Amino acid sequence: MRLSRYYMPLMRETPAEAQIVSHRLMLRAGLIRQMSAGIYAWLPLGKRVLAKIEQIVREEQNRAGAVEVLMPTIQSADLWRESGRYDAYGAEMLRIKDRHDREMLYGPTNEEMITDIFRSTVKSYRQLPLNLYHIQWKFRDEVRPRFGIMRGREFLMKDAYSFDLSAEDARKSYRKMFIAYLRTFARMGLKSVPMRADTGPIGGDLSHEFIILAETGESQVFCHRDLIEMPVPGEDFDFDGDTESVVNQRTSLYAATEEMHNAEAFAALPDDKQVSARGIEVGHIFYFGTKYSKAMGAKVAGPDGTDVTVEMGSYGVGVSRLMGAIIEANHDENGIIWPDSVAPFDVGLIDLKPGDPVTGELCARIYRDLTQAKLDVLYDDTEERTGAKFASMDLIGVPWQIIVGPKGATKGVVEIKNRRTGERAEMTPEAAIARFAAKDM
Ligand code: P5A
Repeated sequence: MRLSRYYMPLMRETPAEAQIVSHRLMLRAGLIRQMSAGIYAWLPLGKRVLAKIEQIVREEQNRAGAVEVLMPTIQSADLWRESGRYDAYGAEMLRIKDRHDREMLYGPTNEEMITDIFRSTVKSYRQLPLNLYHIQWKFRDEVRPRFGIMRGREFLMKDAYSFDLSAEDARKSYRKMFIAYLRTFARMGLKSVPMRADTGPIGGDLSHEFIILAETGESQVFCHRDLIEMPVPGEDFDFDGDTESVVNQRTSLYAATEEMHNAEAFAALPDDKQVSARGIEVGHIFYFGTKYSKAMGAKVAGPDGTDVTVEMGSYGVGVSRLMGAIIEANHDENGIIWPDSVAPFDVGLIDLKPGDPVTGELCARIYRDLTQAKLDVLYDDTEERTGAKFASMDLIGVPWQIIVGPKGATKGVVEIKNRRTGERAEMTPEAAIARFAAKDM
């Protein structure tokens, strides 16, 4: 992408309304724009990162055996009356009437809708286990939307729903998602800690929140120090094999959100293992048994022919919130430092003397070769001052920069810079191209 033809509205000033660093940087780097309280437009850079986050979530859901669907944002109130949540959900639900005066709502979650789909299409235990997920916008009329997309009113969620014949099978489905979440967040460069959590309006008695430790987090959390650096299962993990040991290794150590905190049990940990910190909730999983299936009549014929009410769980990832969490964990005084896996572009290519035929020709060649090697390159071919170009590229946090100046270009060298470490190295354009094309960075 040539910057001169791109749309990347940066802000030079620090926006006064933003209280935390990720919100400030998202506004300054032109990722989002507020449209109403808690409602944001996603600008091109933000849209690119959102798509990368979404794709990682999708790949890990698929790997764990979940199947993607897409349900609508607008739902009928009748479904929610069946589960009894239409009244229980309260003011957080955005209620709408259509032209026929029928009561509708903008979905805050989809337990009812997926149970309706399930009951009308799945009839036999042979079709189980089943886990269906979608990545869709939700609306919750939060009392205090704040911190930008971190607590929005409209936000993007991945929500998965598992259906099983027995409580034992349902716990296995729960463990698969538990492990998929560990992998998902690790691929974004985040250290997540699963913690025992309260179930709130979703219900059930078994629940974990996945927490990223950060000073600006909204939740107070408590955990055993060993959980923070615990290694995460690799790509080759067998989701149909032993899930118990991975999960037990974690759940046997103390970790709880404030609502579930047991001060006595925590105090019994060795002093140097006690972590009391702030955290960002990026995922939340629930096992609630037959809460919805019973109320809505979701049954299958069991092996002996008699009807069995299915056991269910639901599993949420805050896809849009993750962008804020990633920035909280990856920035410096100059701006964002994207982990490679979610960066909007792989490489920023800076022409320090646009209009100069030597730098121009060199940049065009690098741009062409890297693009051909399937790298996303943001090519700054604008007439901006050198200082402003560097500041912008640092602010938007592209992991690598290739800097092409007139002196170097005549000598036949370019400079590459690592945004995270600040390290710079001079090399021939061929060497730079070969290195990035081989993804050997
Ligand atoms: C699980 C999936 C549920 O809604 N039903 C379907 C269950 N869980 S939850 O904890 O309420 O939400 C799941 C995740 O969504 C993110 N999230 C938010 N992100 C941004 N702004 C909000 N207002 C917001 N509310 C929830 C969180 O990451 C949460 O873990």
